[in-house]
Amino acid sequence: MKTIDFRSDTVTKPTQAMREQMAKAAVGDDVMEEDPTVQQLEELAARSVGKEKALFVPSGTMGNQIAVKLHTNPSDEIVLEAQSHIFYYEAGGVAGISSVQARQIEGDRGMIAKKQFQDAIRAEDIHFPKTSLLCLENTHNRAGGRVMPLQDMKELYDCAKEHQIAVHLDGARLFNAATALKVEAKEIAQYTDTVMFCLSKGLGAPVGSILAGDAKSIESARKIRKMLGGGMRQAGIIAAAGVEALTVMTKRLQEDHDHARKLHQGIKDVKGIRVSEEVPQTNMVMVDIDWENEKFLSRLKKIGILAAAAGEGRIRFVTHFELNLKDIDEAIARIKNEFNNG
Ligand code: TLP
Repeated sequence: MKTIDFRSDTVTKPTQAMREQMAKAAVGDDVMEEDPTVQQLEELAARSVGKEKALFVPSGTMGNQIAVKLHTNPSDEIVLEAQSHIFYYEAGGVAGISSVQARQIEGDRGMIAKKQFQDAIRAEDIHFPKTSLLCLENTHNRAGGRVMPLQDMKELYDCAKEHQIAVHLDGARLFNAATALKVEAKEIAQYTDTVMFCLSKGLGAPVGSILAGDAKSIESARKIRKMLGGGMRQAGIIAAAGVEALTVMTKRLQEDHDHARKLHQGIKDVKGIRVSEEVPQTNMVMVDIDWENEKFLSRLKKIGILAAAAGEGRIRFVTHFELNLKDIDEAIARIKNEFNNG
């Protein structure tokens, strides 16, 4: 029985084409800025999001944390959505690394409204911290891969600029957002000062993310990356997979989105499972369940399906390029058989 792994789009292995590019990559010492493949990836990445410069970083978390440090001073306040990855899943990094405090906004299924942001901006007052950064997330992970529309991003960005507040986008799945919105990634990134996106999520690279912004920001980011121990040497070996991810894998994401819709539709009437009312916009399906997470996940495991908890009573299924239509049909059939007849 084939294991059908929906735990994350991070579980994929590098494609054959990636492995071939990795094997023949030209490399050098990237701390000395002498790795041609890293430079190729950074130039390509900067162009794809319409920014002056880009920096190759080991992980999405490091890219986000560098951005927070870059845009803030200790004791500043940053504004972010209460379920955002930077707040929820980065081990308290904003406090530990940047010594800032996080002002959380309860969004509507992950989305912050302009009015909410405006109300959170601190006035000039001796008692108050300075609001220096707004962090957005598109697609929004804990909201089930929801996409923030361009108009909302523009309104938030314009408002931030009026108050001299920087905007960082956690675009771990930026290309999924671009695919869903049917726009180029740079049309989303235009409403940001810095943007992070991951090569190792739906794009299939084994390691790595990108932080992009203007030349001055990326120069500072390079130093912060070094401070955090993220300066890498012959990193062209992994950057080569990133080039393949960016040039080839960004083009096929609609298929994952179609698969998520198919799964959502297929399991919506299964006993004890409630799928989200909203049809998935990208590559995630969130379901609320009548069992304890562990019990549900181990029953899934027994039928060769892996998924992950996304809160108590809530399970996340993520589609990716290693799952084809046949796998989705097979997963639906196994789940129906197990829970409707069990
Ligand atoms: N998300 C992972 C887990 O950490 C939850 C996943 O499986 O979805 N921003 C967003 C929106 C993310 O979803 C993730 C990874 C990151 C940042 C961090 O990226 P990495 O794992 O490369 O540090």
